This record gives sequence, C-alpha cells and structure tokens, in this order.
Amino acid sequence: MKNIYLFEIEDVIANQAKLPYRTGLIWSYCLEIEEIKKNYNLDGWFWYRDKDNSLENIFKKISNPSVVAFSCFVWNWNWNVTIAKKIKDKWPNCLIIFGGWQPPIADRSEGFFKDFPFVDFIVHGEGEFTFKDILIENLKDFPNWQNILGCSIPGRLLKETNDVDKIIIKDGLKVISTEKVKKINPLDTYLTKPRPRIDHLAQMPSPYLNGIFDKLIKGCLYELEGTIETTRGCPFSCTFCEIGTKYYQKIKTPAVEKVFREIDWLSKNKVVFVYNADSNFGMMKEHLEITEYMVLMKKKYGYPQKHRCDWAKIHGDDVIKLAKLFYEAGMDKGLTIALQSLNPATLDAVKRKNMDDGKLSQFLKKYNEADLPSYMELILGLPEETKESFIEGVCKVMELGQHNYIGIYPLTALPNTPFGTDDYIKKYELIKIDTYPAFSHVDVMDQNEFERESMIVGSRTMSREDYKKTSLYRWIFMFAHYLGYTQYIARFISNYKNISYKSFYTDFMDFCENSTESNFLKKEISETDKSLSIFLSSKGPMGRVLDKIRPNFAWDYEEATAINIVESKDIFYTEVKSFLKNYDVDEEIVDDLIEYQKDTIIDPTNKYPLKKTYNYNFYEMINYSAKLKKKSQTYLIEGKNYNADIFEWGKETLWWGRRVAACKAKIKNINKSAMTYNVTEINPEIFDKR
Ligand code: B12
Ligand code: SF4
Repeated sequence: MKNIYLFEIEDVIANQAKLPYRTGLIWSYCLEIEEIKKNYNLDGWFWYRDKDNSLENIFKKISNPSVVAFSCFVWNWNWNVTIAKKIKDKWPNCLIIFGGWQPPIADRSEGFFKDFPFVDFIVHGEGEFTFKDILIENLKDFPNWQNILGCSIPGRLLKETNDVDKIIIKDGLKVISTEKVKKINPLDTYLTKPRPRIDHLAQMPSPYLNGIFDKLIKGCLYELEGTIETTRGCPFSCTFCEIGTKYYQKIKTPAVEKVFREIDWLSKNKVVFVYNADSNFGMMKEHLEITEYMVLMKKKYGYPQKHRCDWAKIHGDDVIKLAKLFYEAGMDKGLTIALQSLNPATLDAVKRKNMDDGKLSQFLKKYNEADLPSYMELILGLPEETKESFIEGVCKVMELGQHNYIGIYPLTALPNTPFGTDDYIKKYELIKIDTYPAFSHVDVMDQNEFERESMIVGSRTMSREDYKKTSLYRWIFMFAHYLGYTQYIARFISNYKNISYKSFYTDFMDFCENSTESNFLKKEISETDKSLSIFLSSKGPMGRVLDKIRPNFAWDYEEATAINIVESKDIFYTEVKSFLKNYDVDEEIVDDLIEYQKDTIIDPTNKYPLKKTYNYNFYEMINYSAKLKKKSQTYLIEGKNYNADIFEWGKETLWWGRRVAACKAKIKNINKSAMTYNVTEINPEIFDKR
C-alpha cells in the first residue's frame, strides 16, 4: 500500500473549522477507482491550523509518504510551501502535488520549478480527473507523466527522449502552438495538454455522501462549516477575481437531488455554516427549490444555521424571494449588492458592469418594500479610482438611502488575475505591496507568521498618500455612519439643511484633523493613521489592538474608535456639537438631536429598555422625511443588555452584527400605542461571524 496525505489547511475562526471540500471531491473521485482503492491508503488529512496541527506536529504524523497533495490558496500558501519542502527533503521520492488557485495557471507557470524545485506537479483547474490519473500513473514502474492532461511538470519528470513537445497554452484551455525541445532542463516547466472542464458534475461523487466526511469529523473539537456547489463557473470576467479566467466561463450544474442529499448530511451532522461556492446564486430556477429545502431543514432540525453565497449580479428581482427566505429563517443577513466601485472608468478597467443608478435605487426600494435588509460592497484600491471618486461613490450610496451597511474591502492582488501581470500593473501604474492578510479579529500573538498577501495601495490615479487618506475616509464612514455614531445627525442635517453627505463627511474629516476643538477625535485619527502605516509598511497586521479590552486582539480601525467612544461618549459628543456649529441650527435642536443620537446606538453600559422623551420628532423626520416639529415625543428604546461587557458587545454588534446594523437600538414611539417604528429589527440569529 502507498501512503497518501491530503492538505487543505484553513484557519479556525470563531471556533469553526471548514470541511475540506476540495480535497474531499478529488479523493472521492479516486475512491471510485478500484486500482486506487487497492493500492493507496489515506494516512493523513490535514484541514485546520491549530496547536495540535502545528507544522512540527504535522510532520511527526507523516510516515513514508508516496503522494502528498496540497490545496493551495492565498491563506495557506507559505505554510504549504514550507511543509512540502520539508517532506521532499526527507522523502525525495514522494510526489508533491499542488492544486488550487494560488499556484500559477497554465500560461503563467514558466520558471515555477526553479523557485519551487521540491514540487512535482501543478494541477491546473478542476482536479478530480487529473489527480486520479496521477495516482494511477504512479503505480507504474515507468510512469509517463507527459500523458496526464492539465498539469505543469518539471523537466526532471520527463523521459530522456531526444525531443519533447513543448506545449503553449492560452487561457488554460487551448493549445496555441507546440515547439520541439531537444534538451530537457530538469527544472524547466513543461505543460501537458489542457484538461477539458468536467461536463457532468451531477455524476461526480460527493464527500458528504460516500462516508469520507463521516470518518473525518469523528472526534473533531470544532463546530463545522461546509461548502456546497449549486453551479461551478462564472460567465463574467472581473479582473480582480480568479474565477474571471476563460477556463471557468462555462457554467456547469450538479443534480438538484444530489444537492438535497448533501444538505441532509449537513443538517444531520449539525454543520453550523454553509458556504455556497456558486458565483451567481439565484441565476438558475432550481435555486429556489434548493433554498426552500435548506430553509426547511433548518426549521426542522436547526441546521445548517447560516448560509452564505454570492448572489447573481443581473437577476435582481429573482434573488429577492430567495434572500427573503434565508433572511426570515435567520440564515442570512439579507442581500449583498456587490458594486465594487461606482466610478465608470474603474468599472471599465476591471471589466465589470453594474446596474445604473436609477435601477439601483429601484432595487433598493424593492428590497425595502420586501423588508429585506441589503448592504453594498465596495473595493478600495481598484484602478482608475481616485480619492474623490471613491468618496463620491460611498456618499452616493448614502444618498440612495442605504444606511444599513457598506462593506469596504482592501484589494488583494490575486496572482492569477490581471493584477498578477506586469502589463496590467504597468497600464494602471498599480502600487503593489506584500503585507499581512487583510483580516482583523485575530489574536495578534497567534497571527500566523506564514502568510502574506499582495495588496494594491495606489495607482496612477490614486497616490499612496491618497490611498492612505481614502482609508481614513473609510474609517470615518464606517465608525461615524455605518456603526452609527453620527448617522442620525448626518441624516438630520441632510434633510433639514439640504446638505449632501459628501459635504457633511468631508467637513467632519476636516474638523477631526484640524479643529482646535477636536481632541478625542484628533487622537483617534492619529492612532488610526499610525496603525494603518504599520500595516501598509508590512510591519504588523491590520487593525488596532486595544489591550484594555482584550490583549493582542486586532479590531478593525472603526471598531476601535467605536469602543473608545463608549468610554468617552460625552467628550465625543461635545466635539460633535462643536462641529455642528457649521450648520447654523438652533442650539436647542442640536442638544436634543445629540441626545437622540446618543440614546439610539446600543451602549454596553446602558440598562435597556430606556424610556426617553425628546422635544422634536426626529424619528419621523429622519426615517420618513416628516417635517421637523417641536412636539414632545416619548420613545421606548430597546436593546440587549451587555452589563458593561465591552468585548461581548463589540463582538456581537460591531463585528458579527455589523451587516444587520446591530449597533442600532430598536425604537418604539409610545405616544402612538398602535404604531411601532423599527429603526432596525435586530435578529441575533442572523449574526454572522465574518
Ligand atoms: C466559498 C468561498 C469562500 C468562503 C470559504 C472559503 C474556504 N476557505 O473554504 C469565505 C467567504 C470564508 C471565503 C473567504 C475568502 N476568500 Co474565498 N472563495 C470562496 C469561493 C466562492 C468558493 C470556494 C470553493 O469551495 N469552490 C469549490 C471548489 C470545489 O472549487 P475549487 O476551489 O476551485 O477547487 C477545484 C480546483 O481548484 C482543484 N483543486 C483545489 N485544490 C486542489 C488540490 C489538489 C491536490 C488538486 C489536485 C486539485 C485541487 O480541484 C477542485 C475541484 O475541481 C471561491 C470562488 C469559487 N467560485 O471557487 C472564492 C476564493 C477561493 N476565495 C478567494 C479569496 C481571495 C478569499 C479571501 C482571501 C478574500 C479576502 N480578501 O478576504 C478570504 C480568505 C478566506 C480564508 N480561508 O482565510 C479566492 C482565492 C484566490 C487565491 N489565489 O487563493 C477565490 C478563488 C475567489 C477569487 N476572488 O478569485 N471564500
Ligand atoms: S467577481 Fe464574481 S462575477 Fe466577477 S468573475 Fe469573479 S465570481 Fe464572476
């Protein structure tokens, strides 16, 4: 028997480990082949990174390996490289196989084996068939590796014949030419012929259904996350995404029946979180049945508790029904609208099309009518974006009435996208750095020292300084508007004084930086700036550590400020009051408005419910565009009591609950006994841990 080891290493986040779906798929297919079953023994399957699975411990668990296969992604690349090298040093005859998205795609693998001489194969694209072929070939006395489709291999694995066909491939799909090579250099890369995409996903085995995951999870100490695929492939070609390659443009679907049985398994085995790897969920009519089934299983058995997917981009109407089902079952937090940018030149540069503003506002209206929370996603660092266009984009989203949440993510330059090519980098004069993965909510001491990500931090239209300044704007938009601390004030000023959000927040930024009356805010901006500089110069992880709350734990920049506001609330709002002098509003109104604002964002030191009376009808004015009236209004303000446990509150409202605006209290107007106004319905069930 030959020993085989599989690696699909992921971090354990919030006590949850991800089931190794990819290696599960490729191994499941191998198990359909008698010859493999008879000759190979799966002696180790490593799928989460913890103390027990440290590099040293893992190495001790390997003995006499014949094949070691790694699923390689940006989050485990350096780790895989380190352990692969160690294995090859000790067992030079063991085959080291790399698959996944981080190794170079077929047309970019030139030179790879000079840098990584301990690797034997890069498997390009879908791995099921290729991996099976490698294992079969490995049983022969004189394997002919060249015959295996869809790989890059080093010259040392080729037969010493006089000449070899060197194949040139485009898009990972087409042979565009071949070249006779006389002398084989052992570390040169040779491409084998491309492997066609799998046509019949429906007939491929599933690791959920053939028992291999049942064995794997025995004794696992963590809660589980699982992946399903309701389609594979994506017709779009966004330049920042690996899936945008031509290879994956055709969409393939598994049988609905198979997906149902997988959901049964996930439910029975109490899998907490399900990721759907579909890049456009809602695009196919069967997706409704799948949604209904998953919701039914959650209702009957409690699992899977949560579901997450990428929604179809151009089927706005169709997805409402599906998203609503998940939302009402407490499985998802509403609808994500992945805009990425609102700047036309940027959208052109990244080959992305959004709906126009008119349509977007129509959809937002529909989502609101359907009582379905939605939030937008934007990426900071895309080509052709300027500081101004980015700020305008975020403020436009506010003008469209989206006050629930915006996710603003830094741009990771993934190696197999155009961001990994010199031409694209040159064309847009992109500034690329290698730094820590863009994750907060990690213990800095435990931050794995291995992985780094390439990030874009500037371009020909956004200097490095502008990038940093835009990141500071991100911070202000997030803590002030989307974590709520000035949101009602900004919305009031927008209504009452017809002042745009852009004007409000650029003035607020100016106040934070330059006003003599800004002390708390000046300190916050300076601390944020300092932490950003450390991250952007690759000297430390992303985020800010507040040792007083939890030592070594990195919060997002805006969360750190939110936490500090709780501790210095009166000082913060005194500074906000000074800032509001700009707008020439009666002091009596300002004082009342500040009280309203202060009371309606959950404070972990408050005891809820609160009964509060204001002199003005702010709630009606801000939420329903009513005219401002001086009229005593009493409200019942409800929220979860945190008994001053700042970490717990921070975790639940700033982190897990941010997409459902969990920072906002629920308000009831108790003057109108029959009417209930909800600022935001907070459903703790739908808190999401990312
Ligand atoms: C679900 C998902 C997530 C989930 C869970 C991911 C997980 N860890 O399982 C969440 C939301 C957490 C997530 C987060 C992130 N993700 Co993600 N995610 C996906 C998504 C949509 C599906 C992944 C999946 O399971 N696909 C189904 C499997 C079967 O397909 P596959 O991975 O391609 O595997 C096949 C082949 O690659 C090959 N193969 C894979 N491994 C191996 C190994 C061997 C030995 C062989 C032979 C073959 C082989 O065979 C497989 C079967 O055919 C993909 C996009 C996509 N549609 O694939 C992005 C993707 C994987 N994510 C990506 C990224 C960048 C991220 C983030 C870093 C984003 C960020 N900046 O925050 C984070 C980091 C997460 C982390 N673990 O630390 C990139 C990865 C690119 C890269 N070079 O690594 C992808 C490809 C999307 C993209 N933008 O291009 N993600
Ligand atoms: S970002 Fe989404 S829509 Fe664009 S290519 Fe990637 S998976 Fe497809």
